[in-house]
Amino acid sequence: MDQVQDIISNDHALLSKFEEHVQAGEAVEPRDWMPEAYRKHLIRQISQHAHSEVIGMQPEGNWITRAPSLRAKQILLAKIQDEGGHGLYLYSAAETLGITRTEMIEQLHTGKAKYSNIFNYPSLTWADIGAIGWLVDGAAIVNQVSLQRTSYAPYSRAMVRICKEESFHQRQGYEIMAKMMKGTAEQREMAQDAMNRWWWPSLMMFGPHDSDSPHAADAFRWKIKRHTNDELRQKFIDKTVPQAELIGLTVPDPHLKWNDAKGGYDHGEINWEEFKQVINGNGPCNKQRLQHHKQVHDNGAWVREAAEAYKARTNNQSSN
Ligand code: FAQ
Repeated sequence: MDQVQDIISNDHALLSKFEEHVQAGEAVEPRDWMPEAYRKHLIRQISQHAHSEVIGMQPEGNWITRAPSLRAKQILLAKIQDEGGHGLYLYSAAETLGITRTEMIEQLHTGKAKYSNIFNYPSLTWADIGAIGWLVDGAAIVNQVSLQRTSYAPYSRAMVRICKEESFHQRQGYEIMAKMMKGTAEQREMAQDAMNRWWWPSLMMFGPHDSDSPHAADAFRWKIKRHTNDELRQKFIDKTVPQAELIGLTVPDPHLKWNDAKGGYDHGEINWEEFKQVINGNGPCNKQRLQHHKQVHDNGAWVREAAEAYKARTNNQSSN
């Protein structure tokens, strides 16, 4: 019994020390002691972030063969490749918390792990590629700039690198939209239609309102998050609306209005029922996205086996 008591008071002491450490703004490294709930929280968030990057390659991948010029094709290819790279940094960051890549992929395939709502919508026209770069990457940047100062050091380091690349992504998307808005009436209509379809799902990317965010309390206590979902959403709206106006796009929100007192835009309510449906597997493309990921993963089994065999062989040679 004394031994159990010792373990409990030792854990309390460790927890207090840990919380003092993060509250002082210090980083947590993989070998540092951390509460089990902190570790699980991060595995959930980082793995879902990684899955989002990789699944997010699909809607844009749909347009590689149909890009309107060689320049556009090269840019799109580079961008999609970057997203794959972001997935790899993030899977590696999550692995430092004691979960394997295989386990994370299994959680994705069985529906236990989520990925961003946004990638369950179809990319119907070339303007959607502009809207994804401008709005989706734009939303991702706002969130990820804040995450650069997250308490878990491997996640924070991954974010610094990712943010540099995302700002190029956002600009290439905006360039597509600006170009289309200077084009024919049909092209302008196409750009506006993409804006109408991607605006609201982009706002949903920031997650539920703060009052409905079950993970918020722990995220702030442990400085995993530095800004709330609503704060970041507001920042994104305030930054994006003037960009839309500059190129002649209309934001599809009749309630959008500048509010002098708060120094930001008031906006209409998000359709949270749609959000709930999409994140729980019932969006327009959920089944297609997961099925494609599973198929590609199965087709790549031989690559993983070959890499494992090569690793075993080089390990053997170096120990001889
Ligand atoms: N989609 O309590 P909270 C990108 C879930 S990367 C789906 O507020 P939290 C780059 C949430 O998981 C985009 N599910 O949760 C790119 C939780 O469910 P759970 C990805 C969502 O974690 C561009 C429940 O709702 N970025 O776009 C979403 O504190 C173009 C309760 O929510 C990141 O992942 C959602 N939008 O806050 C790539 C950023 N929102 O897990 C390719 C890192 C919430 O209990 C092409 N993540 N849920 O089953 C975060 O900052 C946070 O995880 C939030 C959610 C803000 C997403």
